[in-house]
Amino acid sequence: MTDVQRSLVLVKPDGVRRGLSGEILRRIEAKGYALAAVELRDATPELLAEHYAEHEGKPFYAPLVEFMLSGPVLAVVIEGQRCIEGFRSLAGATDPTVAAPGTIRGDLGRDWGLAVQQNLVHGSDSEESAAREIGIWFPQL
Ligand code: IDP
Ligand code: MG
Repeated sequence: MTDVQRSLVLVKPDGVRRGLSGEILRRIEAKGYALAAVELRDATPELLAEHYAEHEGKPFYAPLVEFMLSGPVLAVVIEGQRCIEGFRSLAGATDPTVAAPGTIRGDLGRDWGLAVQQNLVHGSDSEESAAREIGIWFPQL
């Protein structure tokens, strides 16, 4: 439990487009997590198929991939004790309309009436997915 963890965070295309990358990094750093890698990237269909493998076949999968290809994403590896759980807490609930105020999605996100939930950020949800996702986005780490 006291082990330092790493987690993969993505500022999704809506966050980058709206100029919120700095605000999101600010919240991560203000919480006390370190930035181990930060890179502005264009996702590819292949990379997203790996990243979102668990969602393949769901109704929101195709629009989600299309959204994630709609502009650059900021790929980030954060580091700190329990940062996987901690970032999920900073991010807030998946649906930005009901995400608690004080969270990234609750303060900065909303429903834009589009088919996919544009909710600004991704964060790994377990040690296993963090290792898998960091391997996909930053194979050199
Ligand atoms: P999470 O990002 O909070 O972990 P997941 O269930 O892993 O949520 O879903 C991955 C992403 O797929 C979400 O962040 C959101 O962008 C999108 N998504 C999830 N559920 C829905 C939905 O019901 N409609 C549209 N998009 C969704
Ligand atoms: Mg998820």
